[in-house]
Order: sequence, then C-alpha cells, then structure tokens
Amino acid sequence: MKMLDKSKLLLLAALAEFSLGNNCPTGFEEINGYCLQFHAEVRMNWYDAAEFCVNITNGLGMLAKVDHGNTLRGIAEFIDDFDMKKSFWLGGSDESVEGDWRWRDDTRVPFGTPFWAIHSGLLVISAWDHEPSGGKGENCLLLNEERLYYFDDEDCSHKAHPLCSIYQ
Ligand SMILES: [Ca+2]
Ligand SMILES: [Ca+2]
Repeated sequence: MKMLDKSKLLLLAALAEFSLGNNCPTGFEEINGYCLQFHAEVRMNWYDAAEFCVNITNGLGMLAKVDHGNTLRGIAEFIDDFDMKKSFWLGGSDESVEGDWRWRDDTRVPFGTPFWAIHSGLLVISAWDHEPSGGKGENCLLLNEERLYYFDDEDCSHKAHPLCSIYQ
C-alpha cells in the first residue's frame, strides 16, 4: 500500500514537472530554454517594436535576443508549425556603429552561419552574398520570411512583427 502511494506520488510529481516543463511566464513559448512571445497580430517599425516588447513584458523582456543556432531553428520550426509566414524583428542593431551588431543588452550578435542568410544575387546568379549586406541603409535585424527565417539586415523603418524574449 505504501509502495503504491509512493509510486502515485512519483507519477503526480512527474506530471507536475511535465506540465511545468515550460519554465516561462504565462504567454511565453519556451524554445530551447528561451522564453519567447510572437506578436503576429501587430506590425511596426523596429524602434516601436523594441518599445513594444519592453512595455508588454512590464520591463521583464526586450526585442528578442537569439544567440544559439538551436534556438533559431526552434523558432523557424515554431513559425512553420503555426503557419505564421511572417517576418519578425529581433533585437539586433548596428545603427550605433556600422558593422558592430549588438543585442538590446549590448552583447554582440553572432556572425555567419547558422544565423545570417546567404542569398544569390538577383541579377548576377553566380554571386552569393552573406547577409548583412545593406551597409548603412539597413541597421536592424529581421528574421526574414523570404530568407527562410535567417537573419537579414533591414531598413529599421520597415514594418514587421515583434518577437519578444525575457531578458536573460
Ligand atoms: Ca548596417
Ligand atoms: Ca539585408
């Protein structure tokens, strides 16, 4: 009898752990240990998106920081699973110093694969470019639907959906 009670308790504990497996606050998706909020319902420029994320998370969050390849892949799969087909703003910018990409917490944005998109030039088919390729005209980090949700530098006034993360 005691054994049964104990196993029941263990089962309950396991279930509780499972349901609490999402370690994120209500309204956030846990993807590879990150707590994320996809705001597919609103579209705005990068500056407004940065402010939006701070406000909607009561200062707990910011426009998303994505610095692990597995997290980026998890995000792309999530967008695909929910058939969102939208481009999202991330918290990276090189507006202060061209080429020096920083997240909102001032840490460095990683370069190269598997983060930034690679694309062939539209006119010169043999030419392959790595993003970021927009120079001073593109200073904000977009998770670009047209680039299969890899990083792309974009004009900050472009309108896209905020992707917020908990500050970590
Ligand atoms: Ca730039
Ligand atoms: Ca670009």
